[in-house]
Amino acid sequence: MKNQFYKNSFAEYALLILLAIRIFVMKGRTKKMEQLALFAEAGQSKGLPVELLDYRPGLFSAGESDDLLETFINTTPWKQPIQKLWDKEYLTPRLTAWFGDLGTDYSSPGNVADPMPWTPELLMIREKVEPLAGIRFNSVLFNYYRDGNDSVAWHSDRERVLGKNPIIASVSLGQVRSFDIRKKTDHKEHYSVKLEHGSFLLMKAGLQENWEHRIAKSTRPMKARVNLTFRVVI
Ligand SMILES: O=C(O)CCC(=O)C(=O)O
Repeated sequence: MKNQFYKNSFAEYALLILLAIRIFVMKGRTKKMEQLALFAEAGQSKGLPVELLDYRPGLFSAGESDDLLETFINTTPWKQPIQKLWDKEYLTPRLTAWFGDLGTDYSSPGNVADPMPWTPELLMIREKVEPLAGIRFNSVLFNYYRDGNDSVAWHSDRERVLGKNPIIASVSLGQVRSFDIRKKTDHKEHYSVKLEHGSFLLMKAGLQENWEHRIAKSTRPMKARVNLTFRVVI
């Protein structure tokens, strides 16, 4: 009887230890995945901070979005700037282009660009996003992610030319990719929005100051995606 009692408690004890080891290993795996694309594979985060982000799918119909994506991919004079990090030069892992009013020269590390003139498609999109943002934009940055290897690393858009607390309106075309944000002072606070074909995302004032964002690389097969971010250069 006594032996049976010891046998039972030993089995329970061993089970508990095994469970603790399993939780520990799972936590480690999750951390590793986070470095690549934890959020990219995840679904829409619950409770997105509405004071920072306004996400609206379907700003453009599927047909309109297909046409715009094809036009932009085929007619934009894409560039792949060289960036410098810790004295090493490397190719930006995506293609870019810059359009806007005369004089809205946009400088970012490793990239000084004169704006190309507005096209009819861009003027049409601007007309649609300005009422949602409540401001007038004078420029737009294009990012072209050719596949899952293309990405933009954690950053915030805090260039001096954008002024303090910029409001940025983003339109996404093509492959759904996850837009991740994390609080600068506490990386454990993070959210993810899946940016769908033809969707609109408003990055409100305050986001750039306190939060970083990224489009992570993905190991899943990914098609092309073009993102437009409308900005005010001052
Ligand atoms: O591609 C996107 O959705 C994000 C682009 C981005 O991070 C930026 O323009 O600052």
